[in-house]
Amino acid sequence: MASRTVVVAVVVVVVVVAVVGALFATGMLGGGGQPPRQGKVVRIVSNKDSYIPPENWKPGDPPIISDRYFSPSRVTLNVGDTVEYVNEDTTPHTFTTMKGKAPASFDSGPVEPGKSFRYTFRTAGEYNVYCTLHPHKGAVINVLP
Ligand SMILES: [Cu+2]
Repeated sequence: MASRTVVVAVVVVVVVVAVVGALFATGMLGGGGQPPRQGKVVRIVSNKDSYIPPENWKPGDPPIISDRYFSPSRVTLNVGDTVEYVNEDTTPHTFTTMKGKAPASFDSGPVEPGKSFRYTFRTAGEYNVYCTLHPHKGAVINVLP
């Protein structure tokens, strides 16, 4: 009977769509592996006048991890999270990983006053960041898996 064939065909289509949809939803289909986690956005601000070095700082000293320069200067987040670095100062600053002190590197280049830079962390580990224009400014970002 023709109508019975149509009903069977519709049921088969509905079941196939449901199974494929479930596989996509659980990440078993669709490019292999799970899609990148959508993380939160954490703001780190360069404070006003944060380019002024402390009196006892000498070029070549390690960066000073202080909320006076990057606020907050210590951050813990997860893979997939994003840092939005905001320059609220009156002079350009960079947000740059220190060579050999970060599991992955990035460099914002000069971020002008009022501008921002975003970086999404895909590798876990401890990131030491600083400003290449004012290398007394430092921050430590811990990225958990
Ligand atoms: Cu700077």
